[in-house]
Amino acid sequence: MSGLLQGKNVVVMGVANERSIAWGITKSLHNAGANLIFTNRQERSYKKLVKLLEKHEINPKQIVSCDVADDESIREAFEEIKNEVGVIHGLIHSVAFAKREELQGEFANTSRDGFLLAQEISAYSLVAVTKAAKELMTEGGSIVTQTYLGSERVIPNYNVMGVAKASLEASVRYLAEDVGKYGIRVNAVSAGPIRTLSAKGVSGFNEKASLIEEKAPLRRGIDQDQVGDATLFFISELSRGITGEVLHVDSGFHIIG
Ligand code: NDP
Ligand code: N5H
Repeated sequence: MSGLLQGKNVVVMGVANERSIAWGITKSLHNAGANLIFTNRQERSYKKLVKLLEKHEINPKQIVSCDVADDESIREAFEEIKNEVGVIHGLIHSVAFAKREELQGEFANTSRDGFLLAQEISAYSLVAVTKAAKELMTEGGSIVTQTYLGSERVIPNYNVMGVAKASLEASVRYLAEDVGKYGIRVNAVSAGPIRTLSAKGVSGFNEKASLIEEKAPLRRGIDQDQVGDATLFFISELSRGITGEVLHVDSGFHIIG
């Protein structure tokens, strides 16, 4: 797969540490020859990323700060990226957030604040960054986000995030229609459970992870590298006929009744 993305500039949002799905994606994109630009929110993530890039001998084009809750921060980030590389060909959106207290108990108890926050960071952010990124995708492009089965089915504890992911997936379809005329595609990968910083401490994770090993057609769990390679497919021209799609990378778990 080396050379598939030679000369292509791809922005990666959402590396917090070595376990991040966005880090698995980074490795796949790097091995395909892409030039990488990163965005982080927290200083802690920035420091982890710098160390990881050094360790793996990946030379980033640029690392910029971006808080997707803040329009000005998004505007500045993409302006900095434009000044550095001019054109981008890909964007990885691997960002979500919900308050921990909303990820347990009954969904019916969701607070107004908690609902809106999950929607803002986990769904609206894709709309906001697509708007900014499309201005830099003057040669066409591909945008890929990360979702989870809890958008389609009621999965205990996923609650407010399930509703946010449903909104994210619908946004993928509406955005795909809008930017398709500019040669830009928008797709989502729906990954099975992966032990990341976000997944840490949320109840129900272990049960979901072992259920996949037991019930999924492939009888094994999912890792960041599998999601990385599926995302690489979406970013590359191999998927040039596909947009508005949600692709399950979950050992086939979603087909089992
Ligand atoms: P990580 O904790 O590694 O990544 C989450 C990222 O979200 C962090 O890098 C964090 O940045 C970023 N983020 C949160 N709030 C903001 C914000 N306001 N502005 C910018 N960035 C923000 O977890 P994952 O890799 O698991 O999560 C990545 C995506 O994958 C999410 O959309 C998640 O829902 C999805 N997913 C995860 C699955 C899993 O089992 N882990 C399964 C299916 C989908 P920072 O650290 O700088 O705050
Ligand atoms: C059914 C499940 C298990 C229960 C639900 C988990 C949902 C997790 C998603 C969100 C993104 C987690 C989250 O926002 C955690 C934060 O409240 C606290 N963590 C942090 O602030 C850390 C430090 C930062 C880095 O995290 C973020 N997000 O910024 C679902 C699982 C089987 C699969 C799963 C884990 C899905 C998913 O969407 O992540």
